[in-house]
Amino acid sequence: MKSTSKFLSLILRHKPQLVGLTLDEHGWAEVDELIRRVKNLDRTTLEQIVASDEKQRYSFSADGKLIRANQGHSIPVDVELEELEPPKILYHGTSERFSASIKLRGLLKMSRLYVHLSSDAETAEKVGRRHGVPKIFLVDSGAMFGDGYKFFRSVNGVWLTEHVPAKYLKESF
Ligand code: HQG
Repeated sequence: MKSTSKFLSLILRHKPQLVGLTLDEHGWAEVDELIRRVKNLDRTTLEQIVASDEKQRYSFSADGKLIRANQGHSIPVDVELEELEPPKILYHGTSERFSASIKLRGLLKMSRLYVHLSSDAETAEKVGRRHGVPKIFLVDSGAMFGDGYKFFRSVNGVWLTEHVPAKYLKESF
């Protein structure tokens, strides 16, 4: 089930064309079509994946006919993110080896639509570990918000913004 979940992330966030699927402008895919196109996937398995995903990465539409990833896209879709005032401090987990570049250029969204930020250091550390020896940056999101930067929170609680200039970053370790 974990590998199916990973594959779902890939096609619902980055490469729907791998299975000949198209997403609408809000990132939705038709559940029936998805099930037809992904090997070994049925409605029950899909519902289990969505319900048990530890980061709550996916949502069904209210009528259950559509599914989308809640955040993390590289393809340009509008998942109707909630624009909100962020907590005073947010965290970004990355790899030690990106640190020098981040200190110079700030946090860039790279291939995704937004820079991804966490509300706690533990989550940020897990994100960082995916890339190597983890390194945590503290983001002065309170100051950024005061300076007019927009913040969004996905329905699964990930904080997103377009760019974090280096002056709002502090190294945590
Ligand atoms: C780094 C996962 C050099 C950035 C996670 C990151 C997250 C720079 C990498 C979500 C840089 C991009 C997103 C700069 C940023 N110079 N490197 N100026 N600015 N970077 O995977 O934030 O499990 O696109 O630090 O939990 O790691 O997939 O972003 O290391 O929420 O649901 O460039 O993906 O969620 O990597 O992860 P990514 P991310 P899922």
